[in-house]
Amino acid sequence: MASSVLSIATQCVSPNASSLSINETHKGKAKLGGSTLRFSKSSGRISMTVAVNVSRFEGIPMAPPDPILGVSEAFRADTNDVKLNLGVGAYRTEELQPYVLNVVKKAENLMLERGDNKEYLPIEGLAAFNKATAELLLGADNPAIKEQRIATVQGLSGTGSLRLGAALIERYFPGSKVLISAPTWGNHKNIFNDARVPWSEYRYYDPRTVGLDFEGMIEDIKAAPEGTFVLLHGCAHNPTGIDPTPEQWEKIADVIQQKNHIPFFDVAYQGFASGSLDEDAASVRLFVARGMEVLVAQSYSKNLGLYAERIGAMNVISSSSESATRVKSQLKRLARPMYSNPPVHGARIVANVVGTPVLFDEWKAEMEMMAGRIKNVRQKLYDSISSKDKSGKDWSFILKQIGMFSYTGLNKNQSDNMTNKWHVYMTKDGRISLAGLSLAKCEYLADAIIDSYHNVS
Ligand code: PLA
Repeated sequence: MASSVLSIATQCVSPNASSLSINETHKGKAKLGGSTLRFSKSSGRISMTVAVNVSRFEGIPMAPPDPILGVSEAFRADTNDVKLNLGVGAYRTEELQPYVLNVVKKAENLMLERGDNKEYLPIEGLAAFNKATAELLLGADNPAIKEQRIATVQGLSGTGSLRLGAALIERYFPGSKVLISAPTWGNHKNIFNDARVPWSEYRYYDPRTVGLDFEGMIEDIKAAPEGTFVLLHGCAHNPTGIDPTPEQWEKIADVIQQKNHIPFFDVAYQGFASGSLDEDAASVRLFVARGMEVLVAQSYSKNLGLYAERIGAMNVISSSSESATRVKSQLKRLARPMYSNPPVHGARIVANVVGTPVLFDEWKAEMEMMAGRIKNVRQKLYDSISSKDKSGKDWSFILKQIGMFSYTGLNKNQSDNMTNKWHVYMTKDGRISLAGLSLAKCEYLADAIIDSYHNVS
């Protein structure tokens, strides 16, 4: 460790006491352990300069591992061959290998052929991407797009886009609260905490039915003060895999509209839940069709497998094109000191895939393939558990959930047993990522779940 000098100022009698000069009245030197302590006193203020091997960062405590990404770190450290990483939501092939979509490779080839440069993007990102992403979200002929009522800014994937939205709320809606579902994706709380936006929870998951607590949800949204932001998962709710039905979405929109709340959608799985881009955006489109003002964060991590490219967008749909223009100018102003401008590679991939009809069709087919594999694994896991478990427990909730996760209902001790005994890595809230599971491993996972559920309290 490098030797460092630590200055300690004590007994500051007067706030106006002038800063210390070594030449003043009292000076001295003392030995303390292995270090030399120099001190001097003047005008009632004592200052000590300690030359010790102490880091200036001594006061920074160790952070806990991330509840999701930390699971991957623990997985990598496990040397047992049977290990299975069902922690982070990342799509794997049946061979449990990461998957780069064919359309992504084709789009990258196009980019190489064109010799695209690496100049800075504008603060708001790549124009062709922003156009494509808004159209994918709302549908190209949506009046909000035609009337230029949408402010779209390219963001650092879903997380960075949510963070930008949170910064907008903090700056222009001071004191406003965000309501988030209980439970929700763990990082939502971090994002709003770091942006200094207060949040509280609305009821969402009912452990008794392993389904949606719809009445609780509506009650809590109703009870929130007018003008509250309501964070909603556009599709494939994380971690529960439980989405409202179309009729329930209508009722949620009714309450939000009555209360003058502002919906804030997190759309991290468009096309990945059902296999259809349009179906998975239906919730957002329903709100926009009612003329409501809506915030939407989008991500291309999952549906295009662009996890590491950090590509997504923050959209604000407003009631007028004038306010959309102003909002966009402020989103840019918030982005500039945070990261200046976004990365270009993922934006070009999305723009090329969406803008090239052959690639667009091929993307939809690959998305259906990925969503289909997850559905197959879900079915196989259910079949395996229900044929092995003779206790009569109803496991059909596995089939009712949607998206890449299954919320097993296993508690922390049971989840620990999954990892410690069975080498199945998962988050401690009982969530497993089916995207990291193969058909071949379903029987093994079924044994692990049955053992943990029945033999651990
Ligand atoms: N919103 C939700 C609901 C998510 O589940 C995730 C990712 C994101 C946003 C952000 O993803 P992005 O920044 O990569 O676009 N959730 C993952 C990964 C898949 C993670 O935790 O970062 C998860 O395992 O929950």
